[in-house]
Amino acid sequence: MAPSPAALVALLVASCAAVAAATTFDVGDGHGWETGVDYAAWTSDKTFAVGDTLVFNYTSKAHTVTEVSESGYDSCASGNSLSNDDSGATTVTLTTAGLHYFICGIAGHCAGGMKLAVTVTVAGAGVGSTTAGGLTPAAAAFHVMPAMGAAVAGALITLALF
Ligand SMILES: [Cu+2]
Repeated sequence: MAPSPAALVALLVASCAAVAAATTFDVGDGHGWETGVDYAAWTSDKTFAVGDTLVFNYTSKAHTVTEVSESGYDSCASGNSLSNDDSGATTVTLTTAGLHYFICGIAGHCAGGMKLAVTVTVAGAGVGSTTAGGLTPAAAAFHVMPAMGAAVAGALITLALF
């Protein structure tokens, strides 16, 4: 017996919702937000999408999470910051696509490696949307959650057969 149309629609909606679900990244993984960590290496195998969250873990007041412009990132200057926090557990939700830059504002720490640049892609974007980072949005979504991508593909195939 074929599944009911309602069941198929429910499956498809659930799959799409799963793909759009945000990812939470612990910056630096076990290292946290600290000097001596290569954050370029940490980002190199990750894809960030609008809606995802960065969590910076560090000792309160020992560091800052300061969002800066590209020039601030390049020169380790936190003067014209877009946001700043030194609570020890800074959560940043990535709300816009493009490049986002974070540095530590404590003297010497940015030069010591505490600088993070992330390229944020559009989440769950459909046909005709812009691409970023050399991946189509669909490819980016599949890259982040291959299992979820497979679920969507399965649902689409099921619908095509229906
Ligand atoms: Cu620091």
